[in-house]
Amino acid sequence: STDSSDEVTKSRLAAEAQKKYGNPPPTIFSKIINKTIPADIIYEDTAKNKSLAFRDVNPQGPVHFLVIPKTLIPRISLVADDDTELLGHLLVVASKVAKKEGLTKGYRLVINDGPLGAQSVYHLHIHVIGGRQMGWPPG
Ligand code: D5M
Repeated sequence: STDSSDEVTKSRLAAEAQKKYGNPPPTIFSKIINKTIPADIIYEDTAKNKSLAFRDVNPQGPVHFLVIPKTLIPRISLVADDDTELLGHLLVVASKVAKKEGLTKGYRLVINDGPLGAQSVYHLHIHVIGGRQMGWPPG
């Protein structure tokens, strides 16, 4: 599907990423955002078109989904003051979708950054993992 609003969204996202972070290479998550590869999408911010949540292909618990900004922020260590509202929005989405997923007794949020953080996809994402007892410290 490539109606004009899809194209407008695509160019807006590309322009935002370009302006702020240089020219980060798109990841597989851009294809999920563009719907060119399938994903089990459980939330999409239809009001402002800023975020998406979908199930992780390699779940680390009975419930494991990712919350991502549609704009390509490569990693949490690169965010700036003007990302404050977007980052807050992502946390609110994580909380609301966790509730919708029935995680009433708690869950874990994780953001991996860079090599030592074991980040594998360089498009910022919040992991939401639940449905089992978590341990501490994390691995
Ligand atoms: O986590 C990256 C996460 O992204 C990892 O848990 C697998 C998940 N992943 C990778 N490709 C896909 C697709 N196509 N759909 C859903 N989930 C995916 P990181 O924090 O970067 O290590």
